[in-house]
Amino acid sequence: MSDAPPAPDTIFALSSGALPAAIAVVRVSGPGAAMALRTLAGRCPPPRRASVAVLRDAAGAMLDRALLLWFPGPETATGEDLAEFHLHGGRAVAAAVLGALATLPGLRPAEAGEFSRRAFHNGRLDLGQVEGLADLLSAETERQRRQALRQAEGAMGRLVERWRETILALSAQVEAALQFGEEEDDVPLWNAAHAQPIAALHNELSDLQAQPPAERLRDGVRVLFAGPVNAGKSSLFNALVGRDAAIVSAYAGTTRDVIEAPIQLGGVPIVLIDSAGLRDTHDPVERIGVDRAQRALAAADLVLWLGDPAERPEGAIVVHGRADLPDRQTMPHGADLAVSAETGMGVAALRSLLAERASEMLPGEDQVAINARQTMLIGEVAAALAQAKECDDPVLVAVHLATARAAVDRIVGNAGIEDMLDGLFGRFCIGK
Ligand SMILES: Nc1nc2c(ncn2[C@@H]2O[C@H](COP(=O)(O)OP(=O)(O)OP(=O)(O)O)[C@@H](O)[C@H]2O)c(=O)[nH]1
Ligand SMILES: [Mg+2]
Repeated sequence: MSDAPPAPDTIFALSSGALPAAIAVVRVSGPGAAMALRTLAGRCPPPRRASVAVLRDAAGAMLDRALLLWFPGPETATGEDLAEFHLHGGRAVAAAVLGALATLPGLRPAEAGEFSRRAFHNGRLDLGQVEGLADLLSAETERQRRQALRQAEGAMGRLVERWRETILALSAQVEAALQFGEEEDDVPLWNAAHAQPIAALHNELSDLQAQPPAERLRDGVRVLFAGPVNAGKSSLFNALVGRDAAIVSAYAGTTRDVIEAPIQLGGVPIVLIDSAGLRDTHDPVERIGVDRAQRALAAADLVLWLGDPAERPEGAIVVHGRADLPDRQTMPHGADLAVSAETGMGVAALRSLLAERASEMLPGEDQVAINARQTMLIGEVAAALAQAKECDDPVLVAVHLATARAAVDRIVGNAGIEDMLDGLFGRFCIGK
């Protein structure tokens, strides 16, 4: 009962960036890729060798003179036959070639992320690599780029491979204890010594779970300006953002909305957040602003507190603002630094302190960053290992190890993840 699956469509798209540009790269992936080359260029060039050819439409009119590449599957980026046309990068040139491809039987335009999706389904990329690739496409800072590249190069897959091997070896030992235990009394059964490597792996996974999440690196460390009204929060926010993003006025209670602005400091991605000054108020609109500020306070990764040091939220950096004013010349006890948005005094010091503290809240530079999905599965593995190491009965140990192995496989594998795949590949552009 094994009908071969229907041959997939052949997909094509402009895989390079916005036009006009020096060159435009059109990729074609699927069983019709060779036919597309033969139809447009008159021949299929030798594999993996660049060659130049004139492209013509069905009527024989010249479309462009292009560089051709032909990669027969399955050893290709998508795991399928793959063709590339490197065109002159004008809009009309690309449109004409894409139009000609669309007329070929079995060919259709690709959807966002569809090339990568095929690569994943054909085993050319594991899930960790796809997630890394998505992050790489959206990386804006140096720190994000390095971590995304590490993921795209398969760092998570290698980690998972080691865990899988360890668990498999342990399973083999338990199986041996089970089999020989029945037959020979003098072969040692499963005992406490065997549980030691389980405990070691459990510890490693628990440490990883405690690491800062990969999402914080991807989305930026959320830094909130908080404190009483008129403390100079919005002025300092503007100074760090480098433009008048928030309204500043001498009126107490100016800011009501939560305003966000992404910046980067020394390669560290940060989202600066300004909000209403905290006070009891009868103004119904300001009241809403204060509620929002309080929620932002609870959700922030780091708080810059422009109020009384005695009232600092836990872990906040206390900033003594408006330090140029005559009555604010002395820094109060407990403040971390004095700044003036007016004169710029202390702003550079605030930037470097912020970069330093935010950097500490990101996944380590030499560590593999773990995202929420991976953390959840690592938690499942750790929980199964925790149960396994507490068991004396090798039958139960075997069961828990099997549970652990199944969760490990889901970290980079493809069991039951169609929904998350839709979300993930949706982050890619068309042509990727
Ligand atoms: N001299 C001096 N004045 C400042 C400084 N920073 C802000 N101010 C003034 O203080 C007043 C309040 O500034 P904002 O930045 O609006 O203060 P805020 O904390 O955002 O106030 P709310 O949004 O009402 O909570 C304005 O008149 C600013 O011009 C500073 O560093 N030096
Ligand atoms: Mg304000």
